[in-house]
Parts: sequence; structure tokens; C-alpha cells
Amino acid sequence: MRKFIDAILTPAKQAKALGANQWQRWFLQSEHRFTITGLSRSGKSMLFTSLMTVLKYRSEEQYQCLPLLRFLPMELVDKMWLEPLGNLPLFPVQEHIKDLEAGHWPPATESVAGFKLVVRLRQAHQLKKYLLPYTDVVFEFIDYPGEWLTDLPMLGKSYTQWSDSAWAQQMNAPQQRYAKSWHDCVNAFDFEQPPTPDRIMQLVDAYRRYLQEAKSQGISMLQPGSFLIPGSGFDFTQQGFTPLPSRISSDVASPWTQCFTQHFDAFKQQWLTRLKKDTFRQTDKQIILVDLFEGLNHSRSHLYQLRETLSHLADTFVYGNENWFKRNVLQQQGIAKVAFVATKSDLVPVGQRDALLSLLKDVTRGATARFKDGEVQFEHFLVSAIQATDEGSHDNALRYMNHEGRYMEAEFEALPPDLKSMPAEEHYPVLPAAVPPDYLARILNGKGLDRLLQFLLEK
Ligand SMILES: Nc1nc2c(ncn2[C@@H]2O[C@H](COP(=O)(O)OP(=O)(O)OP(=O)(O)O)[C@@H](O)[C@H]2O)c(=O)[nH]1
Ligand SMILES: [Mg+2]
Repeated sequence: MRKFIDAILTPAKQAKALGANQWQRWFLQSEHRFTITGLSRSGKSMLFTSLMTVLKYRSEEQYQCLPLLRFLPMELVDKMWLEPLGNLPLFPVQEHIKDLEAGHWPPATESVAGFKLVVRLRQAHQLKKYLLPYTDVVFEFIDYPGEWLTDLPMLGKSYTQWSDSAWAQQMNAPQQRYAKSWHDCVNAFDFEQPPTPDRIMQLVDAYRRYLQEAKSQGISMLQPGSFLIPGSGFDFTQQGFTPLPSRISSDVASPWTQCFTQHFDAFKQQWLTRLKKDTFRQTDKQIILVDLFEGLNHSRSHLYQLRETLSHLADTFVYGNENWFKRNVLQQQGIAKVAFVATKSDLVPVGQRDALLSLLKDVTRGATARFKDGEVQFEHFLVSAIQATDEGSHDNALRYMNHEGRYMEAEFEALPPDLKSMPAEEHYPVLPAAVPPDYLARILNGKGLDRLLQFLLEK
């Protein structure tokens, strides 16, 4: 693997050493920024791993998967290479491939990483002369922990607004099922005592335990998600806060409301503002990955809260940046593109893919309703970063390797095509597919990324 990454990076180093004419490059270069967004466990890192692997084979071994052949024809491309992205650590593709090699899925991401793909087009190609004004086309990709994403909508709220909405959410299913000890802790808490570091930590600890439990039970609305992983650098032991019942949060004279308001504002200023600027820079194409399996695995109310979470996020990405969108994106291409993508589609048999797509449309309904002005074009499709399963003996069956390394066949019931047709008491267990030993062939030959590559490469 070291050889692989060196081989990709060496041409970049050489190009720099040659002292390429900066002025010329500035005019000839077109940057394309893609944000691949997704909640925790939605499949971002695995998708990046596959994308980089597919691109590596394209650039080094001249091995082409179909959409690359169609949208980036070999004779149009002089060369392509991967570069680090600004000061960000390089996406750890080697470690992830090592994990797959050892039969493990890559671990959950705890800090940001990125890479840049530069495609240099051939000057002489007909298509290039007539259609493409640029010589170097740059694609930027950033990976980050999903927990950070969920926090962005907090930027637009005051402490009291956030606290009230978080509290209301915890009172409803499915969150309520996991919030009992946290609520017991608050009910027994004496808010007449002034906030001291010890008392604050007592609340923050109980609240974090709730967030952790809810996360392990498939809840996506977890704020602040940044309190769950170390990477943010925001010190919640010093400036922690939690939501409070509205009898406290609405009392602006309460020392607790004042203290948490102060800490909440520090969280926004010291962490979220920077995070949004550095990691979630606005992009010309936005890809929102959605894992439907976690919700299906738990309950219908899990899918309802996923829908709610996604519609909160759509606000942050599109409407929160309306001016930026108008200035930069709409002027250039007339329309901004957003794709809602259901990941891990290899976990359902072909006969259930239509139902999965239809469920995706229903779960993202709240988010797409916000794009109705026509300036944002959106589409829905399915991907799989790796084809981990095989066809079964009929259309509603799949074969896969389980965690004991045994090759199994699973039968599927019909998936609900929308939320209302999912019975409240039922759930659909997710297929426990392990990493197959021939993972590399299954990344390169699977058709799971075709649609995504098409979305990325189309003008
Ligand atoms: N079968 C199958 N499983 C997948 C695929 N992509 C992801 N998974 C599974 O989903 C899990 C989560 O995927 P990740 O790529 O780590 O998710 P993430 O969005 O990076 O998650 P965070 O880093 O926590 O934000 C993996 O550990 C796999 O078990 C896929 O294409 N096929
Ligand atoms: Mg990840």
C-alpha cells in the first residue's frame, strides 16, 4: 500500500518541483468542490476508500470502471493524480485498505481528512477544444466524523431555542426510550444551587451517557455530537452545557440558563463557526448519504426521526447559505445540484431496490420540500461502496459471508416503500455481512459507484 500511495503522490511532487507557471495555472484551473455529507455511520469513509481505490486503478493501472470510461474517456485525460488537500491530513486510505484486508470495516472517523483529485486534460483533444475551458480540473473531497454534521444547525439558534427543541425531541419516541436516566437525573437535580464545575459536570456526564446510549440504538439526532468524540478540541469539561427543562431555560434570571448560554455561545464561536468555514465550505455539488438500514433495523419511529434530522440539515446547507449559493453557484451553472443517496444498497436483493429508492424519497421528503423553488435540482439514487453480497437463488434472496466466515443465503420480506406502510411494531433486521476476502475485486468490479461517478462528472 505504501507503494500505491507514493505512486499516486509522486507525480504531484514532480509537478511542483518543475515550478509550473502559477499565472497560467490560475486561468486554466477549475475547482470543483464536492461535499459528501452524511450522518454518523452513513458510509462516508467506506465510499471515500472505494472512490480512491477506483481512481488509483484508473491512474496507475489504466483499469477503468464503466462510468469513468463514459464520462472521463481515457483519450481525453493526459493524466490524473491525487494530492493532499490544503493542510488537512491525507485521507487514510492505506489504513482502511489494511483493515479490509484483515476482514474489518474501517473504524468510525474521529477527525477530519481530505484529498484532492487533479485531472489534467489533453490540450489537443477535440472535445476539450470545443467544450471544456479548463486544463486542470480539480475535485476536492473531505471526510469527517458524522457527529460533527449534526451540530451545524445549532449555529442558527440561541441557547434557549436549542434547549427547548432538544428537550421536546427527547420527550418523543424513539428518543424517549433512551432518555429515562437522564431525565431522572434532571428531575432530582437542585437548580437552586449555583452552577459550579462539579455540578455542571454531573449534568454533562448524565447527558453524554444519554447521547451515547441513543447513538448505539440508532438515533441520529444527537446534539452536540461533538461531545461524543475527542476530535473537536472544544473542552466540554470546562464549558459544557446540556438542554434544560423549559421552566429553567425560559427563566433568563436563572444562573444555570445564564451559564449554559455563555458556554453554548463559546461552543458556537470557538468550534462550530470554524468547523463550518473549514470543513463544510459550500460546494457546487452536494451529496447527502443516507443509511436507511439502521432505522429499518430498529423501528418506524427511528425513520421518522431520521427524516426530521435530514430536514434540519437541508436548512443548514442550502437556505443557510442562500446568498453564497446565488453568487457562486447559480450564476455559474444556473442551478445547484443535490443528490440524496441511499448507501449499502448491496444489503438488499435486486428485487427490493425499487422499494429502497422509494423509501429514500420518503425519508428525505422534508429536506427536498425546501428545494421547491426550482433553483436547486435534486435527485435520488442508490450506491454501494463495495458489492459485499452475491445474488441469491431468486430475486428476493442474497448470499453473503457472516461474521463467522460462513457463506449464507438470506430471504427477504418486502421492504416498506414509505414510512406509513411500515408497521409500527415491526423491524427489518440488517444483513450482518462481513468484509469478503475478495474485497478489492468487489470494489473495482461492483457497479455500486456508477451512478455516483456519473453525478460527479456530469457537467
Ligand atoms: N455492505 C456494505 N456495508 C457498508 C458499505 N459502506 C459502509 N458499510 C457499513 O457501514 C459502516 C459504516 O460505514 P463508514 O463508511 O465507516 O461510515 P461513516 O459515514 O464514515 O461513519 P462515521 O465515520 O462514524 O461518520 C461500515 O462499517 C460497514 O459496516 C457498503 O457499500 N456495503
Ligand atoms: Mg467515517
